[in-house]
Amino acid sequence: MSPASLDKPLTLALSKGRIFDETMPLLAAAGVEVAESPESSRKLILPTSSPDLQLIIVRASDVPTYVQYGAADFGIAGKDVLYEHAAQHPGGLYQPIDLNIARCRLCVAVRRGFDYEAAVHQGSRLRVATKYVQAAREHFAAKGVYVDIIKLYGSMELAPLVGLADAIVDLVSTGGTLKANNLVAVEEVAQISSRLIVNQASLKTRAAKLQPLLDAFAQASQAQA
Ligand code: PRT
Ligand code: MG
Repeated sequence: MSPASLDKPLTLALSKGRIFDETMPLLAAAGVEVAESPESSRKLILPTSSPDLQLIIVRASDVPTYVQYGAADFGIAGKDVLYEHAAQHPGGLYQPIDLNIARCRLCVAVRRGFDYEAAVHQGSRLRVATKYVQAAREHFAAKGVYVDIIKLYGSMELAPLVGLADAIVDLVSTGGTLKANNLVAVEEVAQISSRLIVNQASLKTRAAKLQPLLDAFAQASQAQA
């Protein structure tokens, strides 16, 4: 590896919104400030107060891809996203730290009044709409329930209301979105939080720059838990 690439700043991949917002205090704990916000700036590469660290802003579900291919040295992504990514691209990502940020629950939800228990026990196929195909498939397989999975990319809450599906598997945080759409959570699939993920080559070749940040993140997230 050339000295030039060793001097390059580390690149941390983040998505804007809750993950960016909840990562800022962790960076601050590591002594790093970020002057611009991705909400107001259109820049996709953001410098930080440290010459050793820059941020890239990508879609939440693209974070593992950037890290896996080494375009980012490390990144922060929800366990939901990592689970779906791992199903397509097994191995290759080191997940050293649960940061305890962007917490929520992955749940099965149905229309209020829909008899989920009866539907599950009848042995008939349940139609389930979700963005989380892998997690949903494994959840119902473990229960021995036959399901037809319908892949959606967003607004899952609509599916049971218009007859596209009997149930959805989606993230729930306050429960406000389910309530506003006359849906109820009937089962928890998993507890979700965001993880730090690290490119395996970066971990070996850039440890001197990476390790102090990993340590600071681990300490700050433990304080939050
Ligand atoms: O929005 P976009 O399509 O770009 O991507 P994304 O939805 O994957 O990104 P983003 O930034 O919305 O979420 C990033 C990560 O935050 C997710 O991968 C989760 O790990 C985590 N997270 C935590 C959540 C929530 N809480 C959450 N409540 N992600 C999404 N939601 C959505 C949920 O899907 C539902 O539509 O918020 C709605 C429910 O919220 P409540 O508060 O009404 O229950
Ligand atoms: Mg979103």
